[in-house]
Amino acid sequence: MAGRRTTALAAVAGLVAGVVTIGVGACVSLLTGPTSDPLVAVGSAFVDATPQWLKQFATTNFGTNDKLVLRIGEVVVVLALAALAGVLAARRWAWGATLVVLLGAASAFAAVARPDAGALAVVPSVVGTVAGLWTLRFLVRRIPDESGSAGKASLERRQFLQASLVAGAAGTVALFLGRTFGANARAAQASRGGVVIPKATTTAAPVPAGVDIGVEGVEPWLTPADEFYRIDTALVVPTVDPATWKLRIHGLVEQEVTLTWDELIASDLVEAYVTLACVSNPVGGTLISNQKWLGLPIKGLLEKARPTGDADMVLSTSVDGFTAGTPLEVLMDGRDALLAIAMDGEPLPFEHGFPVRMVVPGLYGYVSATKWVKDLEVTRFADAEAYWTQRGWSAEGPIKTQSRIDVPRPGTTVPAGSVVVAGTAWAQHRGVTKVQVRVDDGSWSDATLADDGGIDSWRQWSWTWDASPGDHQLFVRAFDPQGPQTGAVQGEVPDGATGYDTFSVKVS
Ligand SMILES: Nc1nc2c(c(=O)[nH]1)N[C@H]1C(S)=C(S)[C@@H](COP(=O)(O)O)O[C@H]1N2
Ligand SMILES: [Mo]
Repeated sequence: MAGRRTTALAAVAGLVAGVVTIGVGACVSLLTGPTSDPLVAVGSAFVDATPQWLKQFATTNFGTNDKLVLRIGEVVVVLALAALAGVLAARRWAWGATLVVLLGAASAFAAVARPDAGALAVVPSVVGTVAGLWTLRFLVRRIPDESGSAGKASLERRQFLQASLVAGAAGTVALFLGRTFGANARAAQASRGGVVIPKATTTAAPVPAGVDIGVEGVEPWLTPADEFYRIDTALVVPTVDPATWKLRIHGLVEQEVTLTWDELIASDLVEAYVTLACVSNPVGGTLISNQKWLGLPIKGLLEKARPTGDADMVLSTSVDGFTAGTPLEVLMDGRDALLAIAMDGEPLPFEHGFPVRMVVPGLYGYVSATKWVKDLEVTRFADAEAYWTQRGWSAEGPIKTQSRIDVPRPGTTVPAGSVVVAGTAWAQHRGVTKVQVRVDDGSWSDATLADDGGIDSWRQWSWTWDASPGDHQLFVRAFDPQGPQTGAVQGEVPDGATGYDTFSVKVS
């Protein structure tokens, strides 16, 4: 029977396992983002679930210490439950293990329930729980046997306490490391929550309601921020605190310029709809999205810096070392090339470059759309090579005119008769002037274009096909003012794929 002493030691085992869980979770969250830290996730869920009266009570009685009180309260509750798990585990392993797994599951659930959380947010809770379970099992099996009949793994009391101390210390160090290195990320997270996006001085032209052609299955004209395609080389999403953000403009300039966040948001900001596209987007692919951006025109900043005559490129660098080389001319020609701070009226999501990124209409992202940007060096294409150019991609990357069929889907079966074929087309900064559809070896037919949301955005189209039974191949092509897109098939490397989006469907 478990005596008092055994119970106390079992509680110690549970406590130690709890500390290990939290510590390991905090360390793993350095990879998956601050809100996936089990303590942060559970704490935030707590705050969200706290009834208004209790929040009021807390702020009245603890003032600005309410967060600290919450933190302490949370740690006390979690450790008490961990101790309980230890006691249960000493009686019957399955009971204790179940409690630990339930706590871990609650934490994982709290983490994925955070706004902007991806599926990876569960990882710190899961890994922490596994580490905690392992620790608990290790210690519980070694609890000194009171009856004196030495169990197979049981230790002397002193040895047991030493083992607990070592494991507890390891957990504490992990927690300390996770928290220290995560502090920066949490500060950025907190500051993003506090960012107030100023109003645009120059608002975008109102978007006609008819930019969406109204065919189900066609990607929406405006991509929801959380569905916006994401491409970057960052294993860990950088978390930059606007309070410490600074942009330096230097190189072949007469006057070096620096810009702080406060200066940036106090400037005249411009709103623009721009469709970003990735050079790695295959024909028919979805690495393209459209949004409303708010930012400071880069042109004005460069005018302040006064590039010297021989400069022809701006090398932008992000906090994580990625670089892009943008033609100086493009940044100076008056298009909405922005240092963007907002997307859809909200601060940029961390994944999309918070607090500041570049957005340049008409150029693929790899030569223009630097996220977490911190440095603009005015230079020459002959003197500097950006990240992807060093890896075999073209130095210049204007977006190629392209089109995509969203409806019907490849390989599906549609009923004979009237079939709506619809999709999107893009020719950023030139504008889509016409879209045509072809079936098999037939002639090209003009599609109906949706309302125009501006030359920097993609444009939807639809066409009604009088479909006869059998297998048919659909083709689409877009036109810009220079003529039709090319049908010549080329892969993504080195400067963007070409060819018609085409596939077959069955008509029954
Ligand atoms: N810091 C940084 N910025 C970056 C990249 C990157 O890897 N790191 N990738 C670029 C590429 S290739 C593209 S297509 C766009 C994608 O922007 P998005 O993730 O917001 O859609 O970001 C660009 N900016
Ligand atoms: Mo890209």
